Amino acid sequence: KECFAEILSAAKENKKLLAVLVDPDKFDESKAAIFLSNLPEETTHIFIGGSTVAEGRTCEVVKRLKNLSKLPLILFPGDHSQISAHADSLLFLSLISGRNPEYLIEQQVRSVKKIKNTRLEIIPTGYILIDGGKKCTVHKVSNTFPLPQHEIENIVNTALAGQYSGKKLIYLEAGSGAEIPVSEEIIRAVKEALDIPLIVGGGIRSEQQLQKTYEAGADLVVIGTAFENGSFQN
Ligand code: 1GP
Repeated sequence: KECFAEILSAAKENKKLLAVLVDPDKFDESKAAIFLSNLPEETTHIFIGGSTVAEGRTCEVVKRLKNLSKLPLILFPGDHSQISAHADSLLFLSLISGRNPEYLIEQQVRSVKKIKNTRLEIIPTGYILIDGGKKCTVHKVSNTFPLPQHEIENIVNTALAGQYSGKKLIYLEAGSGAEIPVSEEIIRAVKEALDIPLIVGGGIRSEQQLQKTYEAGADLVVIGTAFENGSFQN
């Protein structure tokens, strides 16, 4: 599957995309079919990943989901161990809001062995962590600080630096379970500056929030927690 080309053309046509995020560590495979049937019809992608996942677990979940769903499966790995050749695509993430070389280049170098002889589509992605109001796992695991929401110019410049360095997507992340999702003001400013598609996630729990995120300029929205525990408000 050519996920990037699809995301790009959807963004150009202003067709909004919705990804459900599956965390392999929390995923109950015996309930996979029910989980998939409960997803909103508008769901266009499945993202798979977590901050810390047991070795081999991602691959099992990818295979299971592949059997049950036709949606494109995109890896969203917390580290190099979460790469499975059975997925369609890989968000090749650099944590560009942070200054920790481990997540800017080290994990990427270590992942090459797992990637190079596969048919995984590699999508260079600039990953920007934004303060979501509580200490999130990405912050803890990556040992980097999220960008404060009021630093709009810095956030826009970080996203543009990502684009200029060749990232094909920018992902604004408030952290899984964020109390405060990325503000509409930030999304609007980043979208206006960027020429590449914009992904937004973290703390989106209702249809109303989802629509606001789209209206502000997100091309693809990621929802994990609210779908995982069935608490999404329609
Ligand atoms: C986390 O952006 C995603 O990486 C989704 O966050 O679990 O809060 O929906 P939630």
